Amino acid sequence: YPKNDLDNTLFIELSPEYLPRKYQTKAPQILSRFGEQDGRRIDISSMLRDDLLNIKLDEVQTVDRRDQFSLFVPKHHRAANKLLEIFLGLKSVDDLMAFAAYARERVNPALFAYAYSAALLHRPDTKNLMLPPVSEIFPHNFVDAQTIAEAKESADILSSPSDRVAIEIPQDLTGNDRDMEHRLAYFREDLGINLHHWHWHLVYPLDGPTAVVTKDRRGELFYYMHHQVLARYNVERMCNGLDMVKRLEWDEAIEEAYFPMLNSDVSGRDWPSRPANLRLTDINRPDLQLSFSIDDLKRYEERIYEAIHRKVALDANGQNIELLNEQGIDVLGNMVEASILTPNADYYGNLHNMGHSAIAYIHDPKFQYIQSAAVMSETMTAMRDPVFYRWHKVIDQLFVEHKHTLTPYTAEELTFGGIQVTGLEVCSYNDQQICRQDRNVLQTYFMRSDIDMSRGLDFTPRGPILVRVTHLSHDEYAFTIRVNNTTGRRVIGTVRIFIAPVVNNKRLPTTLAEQKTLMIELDRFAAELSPGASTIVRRSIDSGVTIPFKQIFRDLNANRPDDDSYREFDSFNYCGCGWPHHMLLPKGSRGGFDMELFVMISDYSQDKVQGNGEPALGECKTGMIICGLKDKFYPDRKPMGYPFDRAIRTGVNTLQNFMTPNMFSVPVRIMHDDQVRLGQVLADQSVSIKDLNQD
Ligand code: CUO
Repeated sequence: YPKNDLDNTLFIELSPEYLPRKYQTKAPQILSRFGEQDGRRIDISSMLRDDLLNIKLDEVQTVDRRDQFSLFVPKHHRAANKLLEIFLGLKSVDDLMAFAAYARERVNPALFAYAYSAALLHRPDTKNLMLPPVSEIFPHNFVDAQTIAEAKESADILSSPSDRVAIEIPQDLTGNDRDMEHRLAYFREDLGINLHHWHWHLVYPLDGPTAVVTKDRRGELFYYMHHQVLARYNVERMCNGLDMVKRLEWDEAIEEAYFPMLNSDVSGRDWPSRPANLRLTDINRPDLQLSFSIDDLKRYEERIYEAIHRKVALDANGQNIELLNEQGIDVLGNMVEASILTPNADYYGNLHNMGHSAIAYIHDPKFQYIQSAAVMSETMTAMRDPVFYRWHKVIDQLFVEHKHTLTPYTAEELTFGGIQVTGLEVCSYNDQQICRQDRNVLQTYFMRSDIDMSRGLDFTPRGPILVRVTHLSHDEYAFTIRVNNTTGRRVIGTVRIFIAPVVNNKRLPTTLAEQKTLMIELDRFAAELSPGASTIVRRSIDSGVTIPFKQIFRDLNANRPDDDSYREFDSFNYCGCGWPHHMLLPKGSRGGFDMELFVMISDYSQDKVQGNGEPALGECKTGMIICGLKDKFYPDRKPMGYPFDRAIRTGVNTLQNFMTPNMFSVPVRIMHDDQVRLGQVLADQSVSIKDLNQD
C-alpha cells in the first residue's frame, strides 16, 4: 500500500512470471536491485490466481507502452477506462495489488498511473489510502532532464544523507527576460499548481464508469476551477506588467512559444517544443485514431454559443434542455469539456478536449515525423505552456456568456437582513509571528525548498535525490471582520472573501465589470454571528481554496518557525486536490500592487446543503472551494463564484455601488520582496548546475 513516509515504503516483490516474457529469464537480476534498506517487502506471487491471469488487457494495450498518454484523446481514455473498470471490479485489495503489479509492466506507464490512482480514489476499500504526489511518480514531468541527471550523479557519489546536496533548478530554466512571457514561468511551472491540476482531473474524470464520473456539480466545477485559474493568471500578469491573456484565435499564428526542457519518462524522448507562430491545422493522426478539422471545432463553438443565446440546448433526441436555471451551468460545463455527461456529443462535440489535442499535436498534425504529444496533452504538464491560458480563455468566454444571460442579482437578493459588516482588516505576520504595523499590507517573496525525487527514479545505490525549487510564498495573515447582528438571535453566515486589482493593466480605474472577471476567491466558510457586535478572525492557513505547503514539499525535517501551524494531512487522496498554499496570493510588486479586499456574508440557512451530514472527524476539507468534498454534495448551494458570477445589475459601475450592508471592502497592497528566502530544506547545501559545470 502506498505509505506516506519513505521508511515504511512497502516493496512488492515480483516472481519472474509476473513480468512480460522478454524479461523473465533476466528476472532474478532485475529483482536483486531491492536492497535491505528498502523497507518492508511482501511476495505477492501466491496471490496471482488463474482467474486474474485470464483478465484480458488487449484493449488497454491498444495504447503503446511508449506512447505519450493523453486523457484528451478518446482512444487513450477508452483504454484507460477499461483498466480502471478492471481495477474497480476486483474483489479484494489483495487481488487489486496482485493484478496491478502484473499489469504495471504490460501497459503504458502514464495510463497505468492514471487508472490505478483513480481506482484507489474510488474503491470503497482503498479510498482512504494516501496517494503520493504524482511528481514523485513522474519526476521527469516536473523537473528538467539536466537537473535530474546532475541530482542522480550527486546521489550516486554522495549517498550518505549527511553529505546530501540539492541541485538547484534555475529560475530561468525555460527562457530568459528577452521573452516577456517568461516573467510568468514561476506560476506556470510551479510544482503545486501542476499537481493540483493533475489531481483535479483525477477526481473528476471526463469518462469512466458512471459512478466515477457522476459527481455533484462536476460540470460547474470544471467551469469554476478553470475560471479561477484564469483570474489568478491574469492578476499575476498584471503584477508583472503584462496585458491580460488574449483568447486563442482560430486563424492566427500563436505568438507565444514554449520549450519545456523536460524529458518524458514514458516515451523516453524530450517533450516536443512548440516554436513561435505556429497555426492550428487539421489533425489527422492514424496512430491515435484521431482526425478532426479546425472547422469542426469552430462549428462546435458556434453551436454552443447558439444554445447559450437560445437559452436551451438540444439533447441527443432533439428535446430541449433549459439552460436558464441552476443546473444550466452544469449542463454547459459537461457539454464544453466534454465529459460523458454531455447532453449531445454528436452535435456539440468535444470542444475543450479536442482543442487541447489540436495544440498538443500542432508540431506534427499529420504524423509525418512520428512525434508524440506536447505538454498540452497531459494534465500534469499542460499548465506550463502559455497557450494553456489562451485556450482556456476561449472556453471561459462561453461560460461567462451564459452567466450574462441570467438575470443579475438585485440588491435585495444580495442583502442579509439584520446583518451588517462594519469593518474588515488584514494583518500580515512576520517570521516572529508578530502582526505588521502597517495594516492591510501583504508580503510575498520567493523561497527555495527541496523535494526528494528518489521514489520516482530507479537507480542504485538508493539514497535521496534532492532538487531545490524556487517558488513564490507569502507571510501568513489573518482577516478580522467586524459584524453587527441586529436580528436579536444567533445566526450563521457564509463568509465569502475575494480580492481583485484596483487598476487595470493600463493603470486606469477598473469598472466593476472588468474587476469581476479578476476576482480571486481567497476563502469561504461558515461563521456564527451572535446578537450585537462581534468579530470574526480567520487565518490564511485555514483557507478553503488551498492545500498545505507540506503536502507538496513532503519534508521530513521541516524547520520553519511556524511549522506547527501547518495543517497535518490525513487522507491525502482528496486533499491532493487544492490550490498550493504558497500560491494563495498574487506576487504583487516591489513598489506595491494595489488590490481591493472584499467580504460578503450571506445567509447560511439559504446556502446550507442538505444531506451532507456532520463533517466526520479528520475529514479532508482542504481545497473544497475548487475541489468539492469527497462523496458529498458541493458544500454551498449558491452558484460557484457568487456574487460575482453573473452580470452586474444596471446602474452599478463600481464595487462601492455594488455593496449592500452585509458587504465590506478595503484597499490592500501586496508588496514583493526580491530577496529569496530559504524554505523547507533537506540538504545543508545546494549547488547550481552552472557551478557544477564550471567544476
Ligand atoms: Cu484542466 Cu483544459 O482542463 O485542462
